Order: sequence, then C-alpha cells, then structure tokens
Amino acid sequence: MNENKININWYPGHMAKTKRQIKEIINLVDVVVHVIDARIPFSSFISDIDSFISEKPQIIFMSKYDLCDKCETNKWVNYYKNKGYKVITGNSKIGNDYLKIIDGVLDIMKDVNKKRSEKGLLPKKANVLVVGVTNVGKSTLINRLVNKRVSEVGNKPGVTKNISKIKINDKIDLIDTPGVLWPKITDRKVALNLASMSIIKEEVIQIDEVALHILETLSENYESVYFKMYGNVKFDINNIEEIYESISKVRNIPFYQGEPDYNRINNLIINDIKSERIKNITFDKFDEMC
Ligand SMILES: Nc1nc2c(ncn2[C@@H]2O[C@H](COP(=O)(O)OP(=O)(O)OP(=O)(O)O)[C@@H](O)[C@H]2O)c(=O)[nH]1
Ligand SMILES: [Mg+2]
Repeated sequence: MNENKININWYPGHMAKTKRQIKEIINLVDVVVHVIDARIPFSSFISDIDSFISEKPQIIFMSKYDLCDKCETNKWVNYYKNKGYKVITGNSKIGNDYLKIIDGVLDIMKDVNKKRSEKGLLPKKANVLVVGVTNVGKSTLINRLVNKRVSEVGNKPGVTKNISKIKINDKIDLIDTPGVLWPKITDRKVALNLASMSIIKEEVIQIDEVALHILETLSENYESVYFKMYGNVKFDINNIEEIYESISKVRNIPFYQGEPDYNRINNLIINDIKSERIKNITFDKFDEMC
C-alpha cells in the first residue's frame, strides 16, 4: 500500500445515522450551508456531500477566515467559485460576516421563488441546513444566525417529518438536525491536516505524528512563525531531538528524565494552533493539491 494512503473508517455508526437523517429531510431543504475550515479548505470539505444532499444549492462557508493565510485560502475560494459554488468567507465569532450567508440564501431563493411564481405558486420561506465536519464552527455560526435565541425560540415542528425548525428571520428557517459529518479520508496528508486543526482526535491519529506534521508544515511555509515559536533549528525529520531541545529552551519546558518532554511539547504544539496563538496559516497548499 502506498504510504500516503490511509483508510480511516471512523464512527461508521454515527456517520451512517447522520447521512440517513439528512437524506430523510433533504426534500424539505432549499439551501445547504456547508461549513469548512478556511485553514484547510480542501481537507475539511466533505467530498461525497453531493451523494446525500442530492442537487440542493450549496453555499460553502469558510469559517475561521480570521485565522487563515488569506493569500493561500483565496486560491481555494476561486477554485470552488470556478466549480460553480457560492463561496462565503468569515469569522463566525465576531463581526457581521454571518449576514453574508443570509444574503446568499435570499439570493438563491430569488430563483426558487421566480420558478414558483411562474407556476402560480406563492413565494416560500427558505429552509436552510447547516452541515460540516466537527469543530469547524457550525454551532457558533448557527447561534449567530438565529441571534443566540436557539433555546428561547424553542422548536417548531416541521411540516411532514418530525424535524424542528428555528426561525432566522421572516424569510428563512434553519432546519435543526444533527449536521455533523465525517470526511472520507483516504490521504495521509488530509488526515494530518484535519488533526492539526483538532478536527480528528488522538484516537484516530497519534499526537506525535500530528505535532511533527505541524512543525514540518510551519517550517516549510511559515518559517518566521516557526522560528519565533520553536527556535532556530530548521525542521529535519532526522534531527528531532535537537528540535525538541530547542523548543524546550524557547518555551521553557523542563527536561523529563534527561530528555526533552516529548509528550508535553507535542501537546503544546497542537495547542498553539487550537488556542489561536498561531494564526495566518493555511495548511492545504493549493499548488500541491490541485
Ligand atoms: N477564530 C474563530 N474561531 C471560531 C470561528 N467559528 C468557530 N470558532 C471556534 O471554533 C471552535 C468550535 O466551534 P463550534 O461552533 O463548537 O464548532 P462545531 O462545528 O459546532 O463543532 P461540533 O459541534 O463538535 O461539530 C470554538 O472554540 C469556536 O469558538 C471563527 O470563525 N473564527
Ligand atoms: Mg456543534
């Protein structure tokens, strides 16, 4: 087997259940908002999404745009736009970027309602479904869209199935169904990129591999960040000890039994990204992957 190939068959039970639930309600959906992480616009994209959302219009929302390397991520924005998707970037935590999604949905609905009026039907409210892999920011976005009124508003039973809807505004409802999906991973780099952004966990891929992947990627693409955070020893897979010694010094991590505290340092590296200490990075390199 090619060493770059990997076959992670994770949470198959959950995954099948979510897909089934989505298939059951998809006829009611007008627009799917597919949330991906702007730092890994390829790795966090659910590649087989079309197989369970049928032909529904899809908005790709690149969340965490505030954390990405915009120059690199914008290449992916163009890539998806050229494929015909509506692409929106933003920060779901602060600011008003979520309003661009509302505009995008209304824009799509113009066409839907135009067709309806041609058939003599009244305009309809949009039913929006938000989906994405874990930790990409779905809940944060949903809370903004519904103005943090999720619990206040309560659940409103759907029309045909027992699904609940939450009002976004007079023209848009959010379909409240578990939108967590797991990407199909067949490529080792994709798995490592997902793990680097804390999307897949330690049970699936070991933390020392993830930490080394982060170091290597930063050293190759964001050298000044790498030097600042981890010291002046360039990344070299054959020289891990010296690198970890340097990190111990720069980050003030005491040695453990005469050696760098590998475990603590690995966690520190992963946490540097998770805690947003390291920003302006995009791990999916457009030229390498397309
Ligand atoms: N900087 C930044 N952080 C974000 C953004 N969106 C979400 N986050 C953070 O990302 C983390 C995960 O966000 P959630 O909204 O819980 O993600 P989720 O997709 O609902 O995750 P699951 O429920 O596990 O599937 C949280 O710490 C959020 O504060 C964003 O646009 N920018
Ligand atoms: Mg969530």
